[in-house]
Parts: sequence; C-alpha cells; structure tokens
Amino acid sequence: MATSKGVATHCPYCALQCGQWVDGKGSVDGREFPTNRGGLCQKGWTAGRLLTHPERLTSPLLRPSRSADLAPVGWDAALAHVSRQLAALRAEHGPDSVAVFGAGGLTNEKSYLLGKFARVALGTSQIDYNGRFCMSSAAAAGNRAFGVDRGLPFPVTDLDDAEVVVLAGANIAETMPPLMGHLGGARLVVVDPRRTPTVERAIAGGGMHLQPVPGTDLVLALGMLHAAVTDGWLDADYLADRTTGFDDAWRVAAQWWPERAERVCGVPASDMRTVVGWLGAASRRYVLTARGAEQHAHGVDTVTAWINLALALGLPGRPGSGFGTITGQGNGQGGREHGQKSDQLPGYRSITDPAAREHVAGVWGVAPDALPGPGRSATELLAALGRPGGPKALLVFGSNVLVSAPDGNSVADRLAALDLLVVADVFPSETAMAADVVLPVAQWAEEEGTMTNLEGRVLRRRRALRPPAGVRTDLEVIAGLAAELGAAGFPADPRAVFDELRAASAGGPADYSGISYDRLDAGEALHWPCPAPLPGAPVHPGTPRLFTERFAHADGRARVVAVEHTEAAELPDDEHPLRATTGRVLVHYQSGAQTRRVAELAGIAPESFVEVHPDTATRAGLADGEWARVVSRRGTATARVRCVPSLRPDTVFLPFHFGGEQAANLLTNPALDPISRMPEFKVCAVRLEPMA
Ligand SMILES: Nc1nc2c(c(=O)[nH]1)N[C@H]1C(S)=C(S)[C@@H](COP(=O)(O)OP(=O)(O)OC[C@H]3O[C@@H](n4cnc5c(=O)[nH]c(N)nc54)[C@H](O)[C@@H]3O)O[C@H]1N2
Ligand SMILES: Nc1nc2c(c(=O)[nH]1)N[C@H]1C(S)=C(S)[C@@H](COP(=O)(O)OP(=O)(O)OC[C@H]3O[C@@H](n4cnc5c(=O)[nH]c(N)nc54)[C@H](O)[C@@H]3O)O[C@H]1N2
Ligand code: SF4
Ligand SMILES: [Mo]
Repeated sequence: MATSKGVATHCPYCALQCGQWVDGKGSVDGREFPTNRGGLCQKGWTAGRLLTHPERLTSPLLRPSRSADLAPVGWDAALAHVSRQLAALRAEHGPDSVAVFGAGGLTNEKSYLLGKFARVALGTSQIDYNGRFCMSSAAAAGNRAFGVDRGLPFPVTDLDDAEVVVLAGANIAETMPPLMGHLGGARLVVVDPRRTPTVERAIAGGGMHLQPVPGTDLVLALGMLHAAVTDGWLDADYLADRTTGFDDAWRVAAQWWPERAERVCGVPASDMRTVVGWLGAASRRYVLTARGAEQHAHGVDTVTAWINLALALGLPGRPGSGFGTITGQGNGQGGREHGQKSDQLPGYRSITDPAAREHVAGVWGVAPDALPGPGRSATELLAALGRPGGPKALLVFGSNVLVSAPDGNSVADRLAALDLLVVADVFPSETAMAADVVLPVAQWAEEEGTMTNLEGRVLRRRRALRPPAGVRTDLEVIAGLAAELGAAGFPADPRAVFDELRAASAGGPADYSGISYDRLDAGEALHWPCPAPLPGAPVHPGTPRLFTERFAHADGRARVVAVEHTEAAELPDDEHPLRATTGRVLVHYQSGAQTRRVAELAGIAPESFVEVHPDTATRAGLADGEWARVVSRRGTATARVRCVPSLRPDTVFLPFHFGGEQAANLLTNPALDPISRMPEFKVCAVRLEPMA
C-alpha cells in the first residue's frame, strides 16, 4: 500500500474517513475513495501538522502529589505507579472503584482491547466512552425501529442520484464537506434553528430551510407525518408489508395537524406540507439525521419521529431511498460495536444477554460469571467520580472531557476529587494537563488498525511514519498495564487484536468474523455484517445495504413507535430568557485539542463566538464584535458577539471547540435522555451580559 505518494490511509478526524496519502515526512494528499473522491476539507489537508507538532507529548508525565507539577518520568515508572495505585484501590474499595473512559476516535482494535481490559484485567463495570455524547440517541432509535444500529444502512454513493434529501439537524457543509458532493443533484431540505452554510446550499439549489425552535423537532416531524397522511402520501402497502405499530403512532400524530405543530416549533405549516409533498412525489428520497436532532433529553424519541415519517413514506430498505444517521467521530460506528460502551460486549452484543456473555467469556478464557454487568453511562460516570460509592480512579483514552462533557464546572470538580486520573493522549489537552499521569501515545499515521466509517464500511488505517521516540501506541499502553496487573491475553499487535475481535464478534449483530487485514488490503470494500463462511462455502461479500429484504427484528418488520412531544429539560425564564444551542465550525474538531494547535486553522477561528440576532444583542446592551458573558444556571462562558440577522431572536449559538473560560460546556445541561443517556447539548437557557 506504499506508493510514490506515500501510504494509503485515512483522515484522523471525522466518520467520513476520507482517503489520504501520507508520506514518510507526514505530508498529506487527498486520495480517491468513495466517500471523498480525492477531496479533503481544511482539517484533512492540514492534518499532517499534527505529526510533527512541537507540542507533541513524547514522555510520560507524573504528578508526584496532587499539588505538585507534572514532571517527565520513564515508561516503566509511570506504568508501575499506575498499576500500584489501581491495585491498592481495587483491594480497598473493590473493582468498581476504577473507571475507564474511551472514545469513538479509537480504532476497532483499541476499542475492543480497552473493553476487555476493563472487564477482565480490572474487573470493573465502570467503562463508557464519548460516543455516549455523540450518536447514542440515533443508535437507540435505530435499534428500536430497525432491530440494528448502523448509521447509514447504505453506501454514501447511493445518495448521488437522490432527488430529495431531508437533513434534520446536520450541518454537513461544515462537518463533512466532501459529503456535500454526493448531494449535488438533490433538492435539500435542512432542518436547523440556524441558517448554516448547509442551509445556504439548500436554498441555492431550490430546496428549503425549516427553522424550528431548538428542541422541537419531534413536533415538527409529527406535523409532517400528519401532513403525509392527510395529503395522501402514506405508503399503505409498505406499512402493511414491512412494519408494525403505525396505528398507535398515528393516534399521536393525528393530534398534531401542521398548524398546531407550527405553534410549538415555529415552522410554517405550509412549509411542512411542501416538503412532505416533495418527499412523497419523488422516487429517490432520503431522511438523514445528525446531532441537532439527537442531543436532547428526548433525543431517542425525536429521531424516532423522523424514522416514523420515513417509514410512513416507505423509504427504509427501498432501493434508491432510505433513512440514515450521519455518524460523527472517525470510528464513531466501530467504537460503539466492540465493548467500550457500558452496556455492550463485542459484536454489538448486550452485556446483559446470557448467551452473549457466554460467547465472549469463552473467547476471553474466563467464566461468564466473572464478567461484570452494565456500568454507568458517560455523563453519570463523570458525575459519580470521587463521590461515595463512585470510582476513585479514571483512565481516559482519546477524549478531552474537561472541554467536551456537559456542565464543565462539575466535570472539573469531579476530576479534582479523584485519587488518580490517568490520560493517554497525543497532546497536552486540558484534561491531560489535569491528570496525575499522562501517557503519550502514537497517532493515526504512525499506527496500524481498522476503523468503521459512517457507512459501516471497515477500512484500514496504516502506518506511514514511525512515532517519535518516547511514544507508545494505545495498544502497547493497554497491554503494558494489563501485564503490570498480572492479566494474560492482552496482545499489543493490531492484527492479533483484530483476529480476536473477529472471534468475539462472530454471531453478533456487528459480525466482523469474515473480515481480515488481508481482504481489506486486497482492496475489498467490506461493510458489516460480514460473517466467516462455513467450511467449504465462499467468503461473505459484506453487506453494503441493509433492510432490502427484511429488518433485523425477529419478524423482519420495522417498528413504528408512538412518540409524544416533550419540552426541553430546561426552558427559558426571566433570568435566562434565551435558548442556547451548540455545535461545530468547519475548521475545528471537537474539543479543539488537535485543531487549535494547527496554525492555519487557529488563524481562521482563534476564539469562541456567540451568534445572536441583532435585536437580541441590542436588548442585552451588546454590539457585533464585543465580548459577552453567556450565563446559564450552571456557569458562564465568554464569547465574542457575532450578530446574525437570520437567526431566531429567541436562540443563540456557540461552538464547543474552545477551552478555559470560553468553553460552551460551562453552560450546558447534563439532563439525559432516559433511554440513550445522551446529554442535552443542544438546548439550555441562558442570558447575555456585557463583559465589564
Ligand atoms: N468541522 C467539524 N466537523 C466535524 C466535527 C467537528 O467537531 N468539526 N465533529 C464530527 C462529529 S464527532 C460529529 S458528531 C459530527 C456532527 O455533525 P453535525 O450534527 O452536522 O454538527 P453540529 O454542529 O453538532 O449540529 C448540527 C446542527 O444542529 C443544529 N441544531 C441545534 N439545535 C437543533 C435542534 O433542536 N434541531 C435541529 N434540527 N437542529 C439543531 C445546529 O445549529 C447545527 O448547525 O461532525 C463530525 N464532523
Ligand atoms: N456543547 C457541546 N458539547 C459536545 C458536543 C456538542 O455538539 N455540543 N458534541 C459531542 C460529541 S458529538 C462528541 S463526539 C464529543 C467529542 O469530544 P471529545 O471526546 O473531547 O473528543 P476530541 O476533542 O476529539 O478529543 C480527542 C482527544 O484524544 C486525543 N487523541 C486523538 N487521537 C488519539 C488516539 O489515537 N489515542 C488517544 N489516546 N488519544 C487520541 C486528542 O488529542 C484529544 O485530546 O463532544 C461532545 N460535546
Ligand atoms: S471531511 Fe472528515 S474525514 Fe474528510 S478530510 Fe474533513 S475531517 Fe477528514
Ligand atoms: Mo460526535
């Protein structure tokens, strides 16, 4: 896979996993791959800067006491210190006193080994990951409706000849720019409280902007379902042949005629009817959701409402049409399949299913009873740190929770209450700098592994250059800690880990047993499920398209689930009269730990801002370009005012890419969806104040 252009690998950032060439000096070029067709966004083009960055962590760091500074230390000393402390905590307080926090940016191999490390080497139930913040509501809604969760149940190239695409809470012109290339021919409908660059593209192409109050998509989708029925667009044959439950769902939607829905969500009833008409009349049409629809205290039901609309129109599983969710992190899909989620075992198995426990315990060579049960979800795990009965040590791999988790002030308090915080990272992120032990790890173009992109396609991450001296891979770190703890069965070689993952996933919903490095390296495009063949049978070709014949529930039918409107967990009042929502800008990635360190990107977006309607700014005594304090019930963030006449006057928007006093998550509400346990990043009540 090495050519004169370098090594064929993929971008370190988002779930589109654009193809890249990376050469031995760390130069990056776009590479032909179905998702990006040679193109990259600005983050991808500049990703090589991360490899040779002067701020790279190249030595383990240790804080001898809570009040001391971090100082360089050797690997042996660092790992021995960590394992000694973990062993002492476990002996005194039991295995659940140690917790692990993983990430959707980790390779499949790392996700798998981390989950096994927690359950087998530490014996703790306390493991979860940042994917809980990411796609968990759509995952739960997909499981409930379709019986399986694969973000896009079709390749992105299927979108190329779509006629109508509804994007509910997705700003892909900024979050996955090359994906826009697959939507060029379609009439786009964008559901977003803001007039984003994606909205601009939709309007320019004859599409439409539906601009709901943040947190009211569910009502909008109910109103549109109502219009689908009353305007005659219902696909009754499809509903009868392929689904159950529509009558119950209709009993709710019948109450939400578009004019009534308009009074709650603010979208004109006539626009709802127009869009439903476009969807109904087209033959190739898609409904896609992303974080705007999900990051709510009722995100599962909101995504369900969008699924219900798609089912009523007969989209899922029909050639040239469908429903899908746009996964976020590089390995957002694979990261939730192999056991770093508190309630899951490898292969997307449930940790409470006795058959799943027996299978995985068999692969791990332990007794099923020895496996812990489900632990706390990410937000609940962070909230329990250092409290009576909660974990006293936390190991973080690949997440900058101090910046990215909700209610940042509380997160800082909880981290400070720990006996031991260990962070494995590439850079001195805010969270790493708060740790007792920092372990410097290799990054994407320095290591081998697999990732599973937003299409459920498994792909190879390849090493183009050696990691700097002093740095280890995450797999080596996990294997090293396991060895210190006296646990056997923790290989550090990615191929060996993948082969074990294949066996552990065999027979599960996300079955990888027929996938191998050799097949991937031979250029095969393998989407899961891809089971190993029975003896003598041909190899499985993988499954690019799900649901063409049947859905994954035992009866083969999709579930239309009746869902009711619920208000956001926190509503505006006199003291906090505005709804704040949060999200992303093109040039920064997530907590910004990587992209704020890339000069080209930081130059474009150096600081936080708050988008405000000009009238709202005036009322708060603020003018465009001034610094404001944004105040919620939990904290205050500072941001530069950006007056945006197209914004709803009741809504403000902040990016969450900045740390310290500019962190948007100082404001956000840790209210959780009851099913997915995803926090409500997309709505909280705030007021604006001038700085001084
Ligand atoms: N540039 C960039 N790209 C990224 C990332 C990044 O950090 N930066 N991160 C990656 C990851 S992990 C993810 S999860 C994806 C996220 O990709 P997206 O979901 O596209 O990103 P967001 O900006 O979080 O949210 C999308 C939109 O939701 C809108 N929104 C807010 N509240 C509501 C609401 O109540 N209803 C609706 N319908 N919309 C609402 C926001 O205004 C925003 O424009 O992006 C991936 N790509
Ligand atoms: N207010 C608000 N908050 C949000 C969101 C929102 O829309 N609004 N979105 C949420 C979403 S969808 C997500 S996905 C989260 C993401 O937020 P985080 O979990 O904080 O994700 P990143 O900023 O990508 O952090 C990744 C960290 O891992 C490091 N890293 C990179 N590669 C590796 C590796 O291979 N190994 C190790 N050990 N470390 C590595 C990076 O340097 C960085 O410090 O934020 C969530 N927070
Ligand atoms: S769209 Fe995503 S995968 Fe592609 S270059 Fe940009 S950040 Fe990388
Ligand atoms: Mo995400």
